[in-house]
Amino acid sequence: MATVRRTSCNLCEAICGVLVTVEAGRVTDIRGDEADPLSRGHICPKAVALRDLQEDPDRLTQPVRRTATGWEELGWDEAYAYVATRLRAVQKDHGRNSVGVYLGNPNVHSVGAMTHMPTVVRLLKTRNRFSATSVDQLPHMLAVHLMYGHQLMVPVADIDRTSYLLMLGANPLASNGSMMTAPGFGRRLKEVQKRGGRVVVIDPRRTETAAVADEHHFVRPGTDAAFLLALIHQILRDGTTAVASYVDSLSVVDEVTRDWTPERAAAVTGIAADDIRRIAREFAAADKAACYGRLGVSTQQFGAICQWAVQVLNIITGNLDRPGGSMFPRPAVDTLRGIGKGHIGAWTSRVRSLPEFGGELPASAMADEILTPGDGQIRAMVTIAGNPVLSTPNGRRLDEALETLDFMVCVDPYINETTRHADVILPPTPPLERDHYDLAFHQLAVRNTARWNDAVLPRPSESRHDWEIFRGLGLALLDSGRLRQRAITSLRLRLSPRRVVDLGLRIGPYRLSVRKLRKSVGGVDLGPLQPALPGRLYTKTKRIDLAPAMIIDDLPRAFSALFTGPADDGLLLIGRRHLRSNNSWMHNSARLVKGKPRHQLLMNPDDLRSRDLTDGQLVEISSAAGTISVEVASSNDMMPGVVSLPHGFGHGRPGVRLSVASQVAGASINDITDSTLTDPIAGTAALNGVPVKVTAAPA
Ligand SMILES: Nc1nc2c(c(=O)[nH]1)N[C@H]1C(S)=C(S)[C@@H](COP(=O)(O)OP(=O)(O)OC[C@H]3O[C@@H](n4cnc5c(=O)[nH]c(N)nc54)[C@H](O)[C@@H]3O)O[C@H]1N2
Ligand SMILES: Nc1nc2c(c(=O)[nH]1)N[C@H]1C(S)=C(S)[C@@H](COP(=O)(O)OP(=O)(O)OC[C@H]3O[C@@H](n4cnc5c(=O)[nH]c(N)nc54)[C@H](O)[C@@H]3O)O[C@H]1N2
Ligand code: SF4
Ligand SMILES: [Mo]
Repeated sequence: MATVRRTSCNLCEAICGVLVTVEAGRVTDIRGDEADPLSRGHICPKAVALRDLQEDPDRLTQPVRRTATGWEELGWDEAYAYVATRLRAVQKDHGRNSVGVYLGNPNVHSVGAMTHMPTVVRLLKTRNRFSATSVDQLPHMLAVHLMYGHQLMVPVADIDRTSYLLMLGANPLASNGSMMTAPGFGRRLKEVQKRGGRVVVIDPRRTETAAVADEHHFVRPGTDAAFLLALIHQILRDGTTAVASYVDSLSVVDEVTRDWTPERAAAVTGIAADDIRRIAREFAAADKAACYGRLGVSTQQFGAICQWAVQVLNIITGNLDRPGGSMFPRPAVDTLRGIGKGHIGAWTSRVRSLPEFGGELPASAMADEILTPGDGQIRAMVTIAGNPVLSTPNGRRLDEALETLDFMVCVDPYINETTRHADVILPPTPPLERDHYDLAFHQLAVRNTARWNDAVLPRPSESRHDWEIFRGLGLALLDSGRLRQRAITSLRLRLSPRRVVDLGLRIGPYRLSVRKLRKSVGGVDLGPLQPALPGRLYTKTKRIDLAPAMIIDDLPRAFSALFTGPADDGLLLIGRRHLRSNNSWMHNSARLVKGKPRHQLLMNPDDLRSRDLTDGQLVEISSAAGTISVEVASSNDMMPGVVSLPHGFGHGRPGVRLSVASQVAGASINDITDSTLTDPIAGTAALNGVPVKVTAAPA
């Protein structure tokens, strides 16, 4: 008999509600849940692939250990004890920091990782912690930490009420939105337009999102800081500001943006000065406007300046904290309370002296820390839900570095480009076997809602949930410290995610509980976002500093690099996402990868012609970091001088056990992105705007 279960898809930040049909223990159908007050029935093709994860023959269900002849299975308790012993042995011989940790993206999509993983990381007591943050949203976190006092106090564009949405470096029609949970982004954009509002997109590629916008401008990669500061310059010169009483240092912003004129910006961005002036005036004049900048303006050399400038633009036009502007969500579990406010530069990386942020060092420093001998060198790695060989710059070098380690353990369901180097792999249950409450993305959602999901399917007795793995590992690592502290940690590890969430809901702003959420069909609607300032600010003064010194001091670097540096007329490489692809994994779902290939280098036809290249030809792309070969595809949607390649491809490495993925063509863009190219303020990798040459591949 078929039963229909309600849950949500947690593959991306949109957290869409889904209805899953189960027959005789197998999933036979997955569709959108109209009753979900946030997603209102929206899903994308990836939701259907949740089913493939369930039945995936490549997916591990038991711990495995690498031996001279291949992988052998081992029991869970044996695995925890073995891993703990090996890690502690390395630390005993080489010091605490000789164990490195890398945390990948799916951690934020799993409640069990959110509630239990940090305890295990703390028990490792190492400063060599890395994560996907520094190849992603670090500049957002830095900007809001400096301005609002908390690294996760990130405002989101109030898309459902705005009348002017300015988007830079974001392609939500492919990504479904990021640092902004707005399922059905496309439908929401249409609604803006139906209300008579305007959508403006700034992107070096005419993306799927640009195609539905009212206006799109190509921008030369890495120059958005000039565009954003020229908008601020113009609004300040026009005197059309509307700044709240709790905002300080407007005069400093006025002074430092004086020379950032629309004319200068036009010369480097490629956006006409008149357009910049007009956009500034339209943005300031709109009754409700929001500026939103995402990955393309984070993972570049001026990411921190860009994310700061986005906030400044919203603030000086009176759009921060106003309905239809840029607003702060109020989730049912207050995640901000459970996570530190953030800090920067408390220590630096050993080899390149890059600063920590919130306790993590930039991923761009990881290979150096493994490969460079000396005190504090990393000798063992723990990766949790990450594939840094494909997702961090200079991945090829990291690939080689991982092979030199004394020990490596991965919490991951697959043997992929990264985990193939492991000594032990601990695979967690797949999403449909887990309970879920989204601790991360209600915090970034454009509407306040809450839902609890019971696991759709039981976990097989031989499998373990991620939180159970962290409990097992944590207890095995709990070998030192005061008795009282050990008892507290042990208790924390033993509480189920459900108990932790229930507690969070009960003390949260709406006094909910898991029981109440379970009774609601599709989740509870807590209404549109509400103004919250200055009361909710985390700054000591309850005021906003518009001009944090760290950013202001970096402006001269940007100014000279953008306006007085040597003109670069070579090609710049940027990234790209596709609706049916998910970072570096899920390429082994036949259902998702079918259809036209998506791995090609996109290039403007004029750029092809001037290099005597033809559409479809195999080319070599070279940067300071390396060379890869891939087919080129001619595209009028590319800005001249810019080429685009998606990340997460290049699976054909020895030992990778991903059946369909090994047939997926393409190369890893991160074999040619450059770990020395970072935004120096917090060490974010500049994955976009990498100078490259493209030539015909030798026959
Ligand atoms: N050039 C370039 N590089 C990029 C980007 C780009 O745009 N361009 N994007 C960057 C961004 S935004 C990000 S977030 C990073 C992502 O970087 P990573 O997080 O390092 O990479 P993912 O591809 O998300 O890898 C996810 C890993 O988790 C495993 N996994 C899947 N589900 C689970 C689970 O439930 N539990 C556990 N324990 N493991 C699981 C998968 O098998 C895989 O090994 O990549 C970054 N790299
Ligand atoms: N289908 C799918 N969805 C995903 C993911 C996925 O891999 N596949 N990954 C998820 C993750 S981890 C994240 S972080 C989000 C990311 O979500 P988005 O930020 O929306 O992701 P991208 O599609 O990479 O969009 C970045 C855009 O920036 C543009 N760009 C590049 N360089 C520049 C620049 O210098 N200036 C400007 N203005 N634009 C630039 C690119 O052309 C691209 O269109 O997506 C999430 N959703
Ligand atoms: S947009 Fe697609 S992948 Fe993202 S949560 Fe919704 S269904 Fe899942
Ligand atoms: Mo990401």
